[in-house]
Amino acid sequence: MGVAGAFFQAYGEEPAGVWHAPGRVNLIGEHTDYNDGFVLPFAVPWGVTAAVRPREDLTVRIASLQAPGGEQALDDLDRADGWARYPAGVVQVMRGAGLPVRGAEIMIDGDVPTGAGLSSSAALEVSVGLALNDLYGLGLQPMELAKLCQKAENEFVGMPCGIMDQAASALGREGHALFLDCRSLASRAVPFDLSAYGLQILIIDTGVHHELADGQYARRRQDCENAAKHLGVASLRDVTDLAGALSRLSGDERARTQHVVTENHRVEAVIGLLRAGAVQEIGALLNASHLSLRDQYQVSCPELDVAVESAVRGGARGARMTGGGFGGSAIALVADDRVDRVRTTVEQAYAERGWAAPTFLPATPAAGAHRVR
Ligand code: GAF
Repeated sequence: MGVAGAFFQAYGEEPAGVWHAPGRVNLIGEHTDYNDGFVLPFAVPWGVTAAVRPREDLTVRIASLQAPGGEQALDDLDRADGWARYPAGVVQVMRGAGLPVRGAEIMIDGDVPTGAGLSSSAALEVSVGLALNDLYGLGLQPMELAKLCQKAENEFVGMPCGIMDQAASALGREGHALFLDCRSLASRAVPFDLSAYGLQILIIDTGVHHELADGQYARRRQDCENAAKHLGVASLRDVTDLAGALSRLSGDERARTQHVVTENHRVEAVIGLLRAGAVQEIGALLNASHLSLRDQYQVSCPELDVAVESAVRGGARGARMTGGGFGGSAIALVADDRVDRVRTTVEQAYAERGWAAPTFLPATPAAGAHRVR
């Protein structure tokens, strides 16, 4: 059943409209967003579709095709449970900002592979946020919507994420990656059509999610803030003399700083190569990004490392973990005629270790959030 049909069955009326928001892959620029740095994600063909109808009162009713029988009727948004905290948070934050958002009936349908690290939560927030924006005539621009959704995740869900995932979902464009300066929030759509070069980005979903992920994310943020304080700069984005900065730091703060500063340089280098039409050349930068995330930022895990190492051994031009880390997905830049060999090599490497086979998905840059009907 489609999401509109499920809406009718649950609420006995037609939805006022249907909205879609995608998940994302981050091409490069990892753990830089909350350091005021640069990111280069793109929206993926999977996401969340929300059928929504406004209500006169303040109640939010919310259900999902992926959680049968789990409808939540919320007079008090604080009582939202599990996945419903993401959309409930968006409503709460909008109201808190003084926006005239009343109640709603919401039916969710999502097809982002769960636990793959492809930002199903941002897709959920942005799809519902965009629906409310349209239905209540809020007049929010895509970046304003992304910021409200990030705030919902920070303050209501309690995940101290940066702006990247929500921005990629709200502003993505088919055939393009999104270059975002996370300080000024200036963004630019960068043409990223790999098919013209006989290349593709292959997602390797490791299927694992290590439990320590959430606490570790907050710790990395804290390391970066501490390092910036020691260096007397507003954020690690402001480090211009890397060698000088490293000589004044030690331990984790030193390692995190090295990653963030060099990762920002790598994003700029990738942008330069894409502009010059040298897509084939970005592979080395993807590899360097992974090593830095593994060794300096320490957010990788054996499953991601083996996926990256074996993809490159199988002929990928470059590969790296994507997203927050500790599981989820890696991406590999692969020539079309090498895809089978890369897959087999990764599968073999997993089988040798007794791990369940990963899932492979080709990722083409898709459109950002929009109204479907
Ligand atoms: C997660 C966060 F939600 C993003 O904001 C970003 O920090 C990313 O990890 C790491 O680059 O997806």
